[in-house]
Amino acid sequence: MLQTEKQLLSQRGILRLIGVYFLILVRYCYLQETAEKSSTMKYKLHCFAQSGNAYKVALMLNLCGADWEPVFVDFFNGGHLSEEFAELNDMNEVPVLEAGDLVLSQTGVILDYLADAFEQFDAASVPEHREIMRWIMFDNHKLTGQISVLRFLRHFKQTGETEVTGFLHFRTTKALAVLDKRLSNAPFVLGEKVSIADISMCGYLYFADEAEIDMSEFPNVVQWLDRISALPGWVHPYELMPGHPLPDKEDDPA
Ligand SMILES: N[C@@H](CCC(=O)N[C@@H](CS)C(=O)NCC(=O)O)C(=O)O
Repeated sequence: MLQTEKQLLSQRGILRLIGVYFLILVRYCYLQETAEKSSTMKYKLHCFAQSGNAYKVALMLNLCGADWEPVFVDFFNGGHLSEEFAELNDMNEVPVLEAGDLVLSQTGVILDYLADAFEQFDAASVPEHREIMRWIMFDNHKLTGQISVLRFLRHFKQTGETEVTGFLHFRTTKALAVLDKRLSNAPFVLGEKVSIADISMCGYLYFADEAEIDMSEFPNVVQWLDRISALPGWVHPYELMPGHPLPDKEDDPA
């Protein structure tokens, strides 16, 4: 190789290195700015006490020591179906998080945003982030997606046992068995550290009795829930968000 070619190659290497350092610096400054904003920002969470989905976000905010206030959604009287609520979330689902001008819905997205903003319960690498997302999607689809409807039918609608409740019970216990196995040799879903995957998956499990799920069949999950509830800032959903208890049917004007 000619001397000039060698010089060119090493110059390119140096330029590439400078480029990488520059990108790291930009990313660092961005995270610093986000973190500063997040610690001074006042968050608004549209929620109600019975929502395990809203609880995921409320718990995350509390565990991060965020300055936040709940905004009550009168879900059982159709509050989430109002035009005003649809302006915030065209999917008509609770929760919604207002972070300054930013309006976010879908708990997986909100948790990911908050983990980034507070640099807490976050992934330490891209593969770890993928693993977190894998469990959050499993939660939304297989665990929360089943147990929330099961609890709604059994506890709130009081439908009695039907083919639907039987099916949802079976699906919920299958998902819990997956989680129990995962927790059989690690304290948290990712291993040693708590992450937003844990915060997502525990959302409905502090109400498991209302879904009439026998948690003694899942001892690793029970111990994991105890570990989460021992974290500083943990509060039971019924104390953390407004709307509990529900008014008695006779007192209910509707
Ligand atoms: N995948 C959504 C689920 C949210 C959800 O289903 N929320 C319930 C309240 S806990 C809801 O608003 N349901 C209204 C409906 O299904 O029409 C999330 O993670 O935010």
